[in-house]
Amino acid sequence: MDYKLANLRGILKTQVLIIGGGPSGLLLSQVLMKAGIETIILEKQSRQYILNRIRAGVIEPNSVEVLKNAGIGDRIDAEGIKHQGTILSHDDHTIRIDFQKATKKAVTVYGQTEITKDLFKAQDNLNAKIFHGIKNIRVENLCEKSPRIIFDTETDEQKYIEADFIAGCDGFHGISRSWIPEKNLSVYENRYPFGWLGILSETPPVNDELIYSSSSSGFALASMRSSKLSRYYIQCDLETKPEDYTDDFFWLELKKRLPKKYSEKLITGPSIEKSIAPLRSFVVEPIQYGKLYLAGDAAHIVPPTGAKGLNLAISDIYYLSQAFITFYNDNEKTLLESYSQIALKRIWKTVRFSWWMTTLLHTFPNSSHFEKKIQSSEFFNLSESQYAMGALAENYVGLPY
Ligand code: RFL
Ligand code: PHB
Repeated sequence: MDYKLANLRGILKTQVLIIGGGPSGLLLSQVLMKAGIETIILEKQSRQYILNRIRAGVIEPNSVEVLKNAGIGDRIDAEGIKHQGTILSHDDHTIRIDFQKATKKAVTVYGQTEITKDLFKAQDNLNAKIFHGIKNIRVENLCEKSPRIIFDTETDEQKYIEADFIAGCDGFHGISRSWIPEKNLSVYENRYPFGWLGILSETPPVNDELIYSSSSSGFALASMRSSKLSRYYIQCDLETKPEDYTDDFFWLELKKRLPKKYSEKLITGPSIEKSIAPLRSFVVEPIQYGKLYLAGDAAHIVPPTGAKGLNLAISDIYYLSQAFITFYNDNEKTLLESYSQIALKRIWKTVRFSWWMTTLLHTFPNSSHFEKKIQSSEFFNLSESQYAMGALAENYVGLPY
C-alpha cells in the first residue's frame, strides 16, 4: 500500500511512540500510561523471543523503586534476593565489599527476563498497544510538530503513525539512533579485546553472594537467579562462538579462575543456555534531537562488569518519563529540554565505573608488566582502604538520581 493510501485508510495517532519493546520501552510505556499518557510500542521481535533473552541479574534499589512505582513490585519483593555485599578476588586474595556497611543499601538479584515478563503482564492489564514483528521502520518530519513513523506489520501491511514525540528504546542495534544526523552527534566508544561467555545451569550457586574473580587465566563471575539456578561467566576470546565451548571445558575453566575455597565446592551440571557478549563502552551525545529521545542501550552501552546496563536504562526512563509527565500535566518543557544533559551526567559516571571495574578485573591480552603491576596494586589498594571499598559500594548500589 502506498503512503497516501495508508493516509486515507486512517492514520494511527498517539502521544508518545516508543520504538523497541525491551525493558526500556516497556517501562516507559507503563509509567506514561499510568499517568494517563497515550503510547504505542513498535517492536521488531516476538514477545517469546524477548522473554527468552537471558541478560541482567542485579538491580539497584533506585531501579526497584521505579519498578514498584510503575506497579510491578510484587514479584520483585516476593522472589528477589537481597544482597548486602559482594566478593572480589585477585588470584587467591578475596575481599568482601559490604554494601550495607558503606551505604546502608542492598542490591536485588532478580533477572531481566522476569522484569520483562512482569512489564508485559502489567502492559496487558492496561490494554497497551504493542505491535510485534514490525519491519522497515522509517521516520518523517522528526523536527516538526507531529513526526511520523511508517512501518510494515508482521503481515506486510504498511502502517503510518503520527505522534507528539518518539522515544528510541530499540537497543544498541536499533535504528532510531541513526535518525540523528551524523553532524549533530558525537560518538564515544571503547571496545575491549574480549567477551563474556555466559551459561545458565540448574545447579545451586557456589556462594550466596556474587564473586567477581580476576585470575591469571582470566576473569570469571559467579552469579545466580535463585537458590537452584546459577549464572556463571568467563572472559573469552572475541573470535570464538558459544558452540566452541563444551560444558566440561567451561566448568574446568571456571574452577581454575575462582578462588580455591569456592571452586572446591562448585556444583556443576548441564548448561541450559550458553551465549557470548562482546564488551564495549559506548555513548552518544546528545540523546535528544528534534522530537526524538533516546533511552537505554540505544543511547549507551556499558560492559556488564558493574551490572549497570539495565539500571542505567531504568534511570533514563525515570528522567524521560518525568519530563513527559510534566510536559503533559503542566505544559512545562524544561525537563524535556534538559533530558539529554541531565541523563548524560549520570550515564558518564556509570560508564566510568563500569570501565574501572572491567579494567580492574580482566586480563588484557597485550598489557605490559607495568600495567599488570598497577592492576594488582589497584586491587590491594582497594582491599586495604575502607574509603576505596566505600566508593565501589556507592557506585555498585547505584548513584542517586
Ligand atoms: P534491549 O534490551 O536491547 O531492547 C531493545 C528492543 O528493541 C528492539 N528493536 C527494535 N524494535 C523495533 N524496530 C527496530 N528497528 C528495532 N531494533 C531493535 C529489540 O528487539 C529489543 O527488544 O535494550 P533496553 O530496553 O534499552 O535494555 C537494556 C538492557 O537490556 C541491557 O542494558 C542489560 O541487559 C545489560 N546487562 C546488565 N544490566 C544490568 O543492569 N545488570 C546486569 O547484571 C547486567 N548483566 C547485561 C548483563 C547484558 C548482557 N549482555 C547480553 C549484553 C549481562 C549480559 C551478559
Ligand atoms: C548476571 O547475573 O547476569 C550478572 C550479574 C552481575 C554482573 C553482570 C551480570 O555484573
